[in-house]
Amino acid sequence: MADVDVAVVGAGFAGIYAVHAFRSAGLTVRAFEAGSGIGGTWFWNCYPGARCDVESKDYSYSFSPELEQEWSWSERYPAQPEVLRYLNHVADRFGLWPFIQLNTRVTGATWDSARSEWVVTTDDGAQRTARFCVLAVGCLSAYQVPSLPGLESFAGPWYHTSRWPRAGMDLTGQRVGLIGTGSTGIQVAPEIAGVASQLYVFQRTANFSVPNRNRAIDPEWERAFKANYRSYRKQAQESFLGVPLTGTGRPALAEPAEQIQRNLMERWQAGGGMPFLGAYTDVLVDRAANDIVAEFMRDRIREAVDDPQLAELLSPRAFPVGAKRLCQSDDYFAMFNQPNVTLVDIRTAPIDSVYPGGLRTSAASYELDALVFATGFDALTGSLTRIDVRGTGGVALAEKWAAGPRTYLGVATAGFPNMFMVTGPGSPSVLSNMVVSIEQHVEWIRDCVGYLGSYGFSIVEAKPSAEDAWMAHVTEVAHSTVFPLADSWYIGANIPGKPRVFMPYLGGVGPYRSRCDEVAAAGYEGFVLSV
Ligand code: N01
Repeated sequence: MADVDVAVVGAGFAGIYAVHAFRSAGLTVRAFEAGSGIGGTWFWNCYPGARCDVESKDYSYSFSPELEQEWSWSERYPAQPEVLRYLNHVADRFGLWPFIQLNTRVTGATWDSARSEWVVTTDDGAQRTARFCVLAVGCLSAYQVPSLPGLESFAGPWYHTSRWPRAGMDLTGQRVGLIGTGSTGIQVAPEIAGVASQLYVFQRTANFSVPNRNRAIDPEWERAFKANYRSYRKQAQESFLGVPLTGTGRPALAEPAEQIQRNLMERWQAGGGMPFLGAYTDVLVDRAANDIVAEFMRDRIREAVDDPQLAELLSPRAFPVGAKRLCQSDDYFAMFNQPNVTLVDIRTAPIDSVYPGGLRTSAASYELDALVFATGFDALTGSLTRIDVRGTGGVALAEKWAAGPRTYLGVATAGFPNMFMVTGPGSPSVLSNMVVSIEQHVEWIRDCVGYLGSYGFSIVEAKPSAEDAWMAHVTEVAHSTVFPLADSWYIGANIPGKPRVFMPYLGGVGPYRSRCDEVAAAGYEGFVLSV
């Protein structure tokens, strides 16, 4: 008999809820977490300025009406320490600690066909068996540092933002180099610029960013909002992004130019990426509509940055707005007016090497005391394939996915019985409010396991034909939008050699949920159930 019913890998938002949901369904569970604390993304990404770009009222669990009434967020967009406090509160409140093993990295998971169980191996050499294996490893966990010649010789400290020292890093009066201008780089840069004697921002691709307009939560507003939380949550589950939004419902291309500018400006003043991009129905599917919004955003950069040449260098032109994750910051562009901040264009003069005292591009050398990498992640697949997961016949997941990930509904993959992924590639995941998508997957997996028990089955496995059809659908939907026009991590373009496959599902959270529910209602259509 297996040690537990379910082995959960990871204790971020997904793993924490998985432990609670499976236990509440009467299953025995053990979660393994590599970190010394729970929180996943929100544990590791403790760099200064780390903040969620989904509002706290949305980026929180909905499974417990009591929890959502009891907990009070302090800000519209929660900062990393507050999200981490929330997750620890959830673990306390629901008594989850005995079932979570910290400081334990899962290195392998192998399906034992003879015994119909997973053998999970951890970095302490131990092995545990489980009837089901749930990979709740996060979409953005496998961080990447580019291999720069000479990096090992650098005399000062260097860190990837996702491994920021927990005790902090004092950059006061230092000359700091920052590589990367994605969501992370744009958040951390103003924080560093506030204390460093000099900040060099090494930019390969200029990026779009909208203001946060972050503010403290007003207790009166909170009371009124919480009175309708249940119906709001339902709207979120049925929405496109996992957040109820009020767009105009009209295409920009059918709107008079002045009206578009007025509408966009209103949303710009209100802050937030989702309401801004969601203003018009055609922005993410029609390049001409997208160009209007992109130009609006470049106008804002020209307003914020004093030096016109610098503003031009900071103006994104290489991809449609929204096709890479829209960044959010109140301070990023204006920061370049500070005398201690320098933008270095590494598109025209690429980084050549690192030397003990700094970094050299093909055009100049920069003396640095510290180096910060905000260079992103081997997204969606890296955290899965870096574990030695082996299914039927010993086939490795990394081998099966050598040409790109293949899943059925982003929750299972053929050849890997009784294994589930929470927000895996092929599900809305990173193109949605992650918490809504996580809850939906965990509950769907819980119900699937329950169904097996009720009907006398013990094994569930995706059919290759269902997987093929689903992947074709994921690709087709992606190619009806502007998303594939960007060299983004959604398509694997940020990792040298990674196959270009558009990984998240763009069909929308609500429709996706309905599809998953239909599959379940049809007795898990597309899966083989057996004993
Ligand atoms: O990573 P990224 P991130 N040489 O991959 C550059 C979520 N998130 O950590 O664009 C030089 O987006 C790279 O340049 P280019 C959110 O979903 C959310 O910022 O490839 N530069 C790019 O500028 C986000 O999308 C929040 O040309 C190199 C940057 O590094 C996701 O996490 C906050 C390079 C990487 O950008 C990832 O964001 C933070 C190289 N060799 C993160 N390699 C919020 O909720 C890469 N770059 C607000």
